Amino acid sequence: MMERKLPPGQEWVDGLIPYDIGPVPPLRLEDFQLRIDGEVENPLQLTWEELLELPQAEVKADFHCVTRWSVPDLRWEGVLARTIIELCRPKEEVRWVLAYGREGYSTNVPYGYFAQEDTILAHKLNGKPLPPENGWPLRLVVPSLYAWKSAKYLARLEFTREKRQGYWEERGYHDVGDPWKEERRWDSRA
Ligand SMILES: Nc1nc2c(c(=O)[nH]1)N[C@H]1C(S)=C(S)[C@@H](COP(=O)(O)O)O[C@H]1N2
Ligand SMILES: [Mo]
Repeated sequence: MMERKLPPGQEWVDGLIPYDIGPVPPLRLEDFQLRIDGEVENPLQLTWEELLELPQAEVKADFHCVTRWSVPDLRWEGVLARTIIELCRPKEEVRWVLAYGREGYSTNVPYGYFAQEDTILAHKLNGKPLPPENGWPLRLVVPSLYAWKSAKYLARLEFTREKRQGYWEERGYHDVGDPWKEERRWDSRA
């Protein structure tokens, strides 16, 4: 069996367990818009077709939820964060990316983690379109951070220099959330 590394305090499970802060408004793909704005040289507003015309990539990664389950080897397909960075050109002072879901979710991601080579805006999971409960039609996936940073139903990415907290960060969860450092809550103890 292939050896897989599990971050401290985690257990392997077979599949994703959906977590949602509330109901998600319906969407037709022809109405899909992804806003990319904030401190960038080139703000973007992408339609679904425009998103699919960008270079597509695949990332295989484990997924670690702060509630202590981890799913091995998920295969995500979509547009790499690095492709988005090349297109929108964040200003030098940028330190954070706020990711927003269309139902009102938000989360702050440190720019250095957003810019990792395995961060992806995914529209497929294991070869199929994202299931509704896993963020259809598009979600952010930041494999290097706990799963609450991987905003589902992605509607907007805002690049900022100042830190502004998202939904769970305002409720005590960590601003960074690195599973290898067990950055669960702000005090790293809970
Ligand atoms: N838009 C949105 N994204 C979200 C959430 C949410 O409530 N809304 N929950 C987060 C949390 S707490 C987790 S653990 C993961 C769960 O991903 P899954 O539902 O695909 O298992 O999504 C994250 N992304
Ligand atoms: Mo979560």
